[in-house]
Amino acid sequence: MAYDTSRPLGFATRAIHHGYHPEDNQNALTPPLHLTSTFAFQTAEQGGALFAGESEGHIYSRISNPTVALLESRIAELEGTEAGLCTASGMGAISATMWTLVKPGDEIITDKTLYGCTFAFMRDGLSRFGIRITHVDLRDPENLRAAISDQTRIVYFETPANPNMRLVDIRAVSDIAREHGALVVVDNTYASPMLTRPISLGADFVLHSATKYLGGHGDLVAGAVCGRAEAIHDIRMVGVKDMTGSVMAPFNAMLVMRGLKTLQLRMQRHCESGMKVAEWLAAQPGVSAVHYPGLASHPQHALARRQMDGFGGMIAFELEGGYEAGIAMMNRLSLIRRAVSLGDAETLVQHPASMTHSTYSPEERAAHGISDGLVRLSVGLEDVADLLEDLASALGANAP
Ligand code: 7XF
Repeated sequence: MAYDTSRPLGFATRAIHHGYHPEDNQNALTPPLHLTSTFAFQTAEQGGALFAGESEGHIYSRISNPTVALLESRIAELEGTEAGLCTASGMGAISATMWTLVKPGDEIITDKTLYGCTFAFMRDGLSRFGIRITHVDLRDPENLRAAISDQTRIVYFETPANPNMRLVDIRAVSDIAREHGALVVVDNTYASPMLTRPISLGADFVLHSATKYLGGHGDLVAGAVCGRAEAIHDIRMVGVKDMTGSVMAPFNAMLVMRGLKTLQLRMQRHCESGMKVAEWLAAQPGVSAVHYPGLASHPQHALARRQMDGFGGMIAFELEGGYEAGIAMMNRLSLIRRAVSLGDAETLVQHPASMTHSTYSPEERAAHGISDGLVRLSVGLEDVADLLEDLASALGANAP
């Protein structure tokens, strides 16, 4: 071994080194990019044994690829679990996982707030195939206790939830799910493993849109799912290989690995600037609500302190003038980019009701706590003074 592993290595060290040894790769400091669709068998019998699962090795890049495999092991390591599986997108990870785990007659209990396409996938996709979707406000775990039954196969949620920043107590929800034999699937995109590790709190699977903080540079679309090795193997062989074909390209795996090297540094900055921007917004007269788990005014601030190692870079806020005021403010921003996605170096602003959550009907948004006036900010890595100045001029306020 090139380094001493007698004590646990820190997060950043593992994000940079885990699973890679230059001495096994002609001393290349950076892992090689295996741009190959297929792998040559030494003999026909060896190929057959690989297909039969009697020996281990790569067969075809829709199943596995060495570059992607290294990233998978790194993400699993950071999430503190046995295995990972990378996919073409976050929706690829979600759909491959769900198609593998559920069968007709099963119920999925999900939180009321979900990313728009996840919500649409459940409503328009899974439910067409005999799977019952029940939306429950998981901010109170007792709501889960009241709703769960023997048919409940999966409890699914995001924390913090996209876009309204509601939190779910992973430990409390997982305890109730386990009592009833249901699996817990957590979309950890907003927090990243740097801030929350759902598996250590009792979840069975962790999902990511790696497009966001894991990649970190807004230059790719990617996804991942982590969990116990056997279950991840099933998702790979059924959900990805046969059902969705949602496979990550090796080049994207390289880019996500490059992103992971700075995940800790970037998240520290996202958290620091997120807090400053949230505090500043909360002090502005025209701002009626700021939803950020780091603010003492967040109704679940105590849970955030317990469950998260930092409050992240995502903020949702509302203006006194509601929808029109929010749209007008967005149009007055000049440095902050009007764009969906999040977790990039660039600060991004978007309007959930007309953009990321336009898959909900207006009635569904109202029933699920997604206000039409909500504006979402993904606080990036720029100098925070410049961000505050841009926000101040858009709000007609004074910069600090
Ligand atoms: O398939 P993708 O990589 O875009 O990931 C889907 C996804 C899954 N979970 C969460 C919590 C997400 O936020 C996303 C993607 N969200 C973007 C956003 O909210 O801006 C998508 C732009 S429409």
